[in-house]
Amino acid sequence: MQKDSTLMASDQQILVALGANLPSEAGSPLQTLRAALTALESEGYTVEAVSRFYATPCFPAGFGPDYVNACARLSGRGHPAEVLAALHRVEAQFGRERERRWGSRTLDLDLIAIGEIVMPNTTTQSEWRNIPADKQQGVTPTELILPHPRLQDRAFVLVPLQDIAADWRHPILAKSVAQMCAELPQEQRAEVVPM
Ligand code: PH2
Ligand code: MG
Ligand code: MG
Repeated sequence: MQKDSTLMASDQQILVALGANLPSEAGSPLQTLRAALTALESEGYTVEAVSRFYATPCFPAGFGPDYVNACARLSGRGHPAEVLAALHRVEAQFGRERERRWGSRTLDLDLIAIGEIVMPNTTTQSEWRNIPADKQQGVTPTELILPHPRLQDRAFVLVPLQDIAADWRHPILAKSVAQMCAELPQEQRAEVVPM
């Protein structure tokens, strides 16, 4: 059955990647990520599971201080656009300024997936997913793309995600998180170190 993003099911599984590499008013990046999870509960979402917290080298290398990364599985209602808006409100609460692409940040909350929802459609998601590495920095989607188009490339997302959603399956690639993680180069996985 095709999952319709307008269904607004209350049991939808929302996968979120958290990252920070600058201190915020809440404290260190680790303290900020913990505070952000509490803030997401205040937004009305239930935090069902949280990964370990990991120290990760900045991508691209040399672009800034090391990150703290984690992933969380939330449940809650709302259209994907409402979920994204809630993530942006929490980022703003912790001083995130939306300026430079891939610049350092006090808090980054990326919507990785909501269940099996594909947005806006399979063709467009695949186009964004297949952008060559050397072009990725120059382009930013203006609409919400689900699943997150870079999810399958990033050890700092897949390693934490494996803690909490190893069996979640990419609706287009038809691969589980565990499979996508295993396909990453070992040296990239090894850089994602539990704190
Ligand atoms: N996020 C970025 C850019 N680079 N590097 C790491 N290690 N972790 C991140 O979360 C991260 C990054 C843009 O959102
Ligand atoms: Mg982001
Ligand atoms: Mg990000």
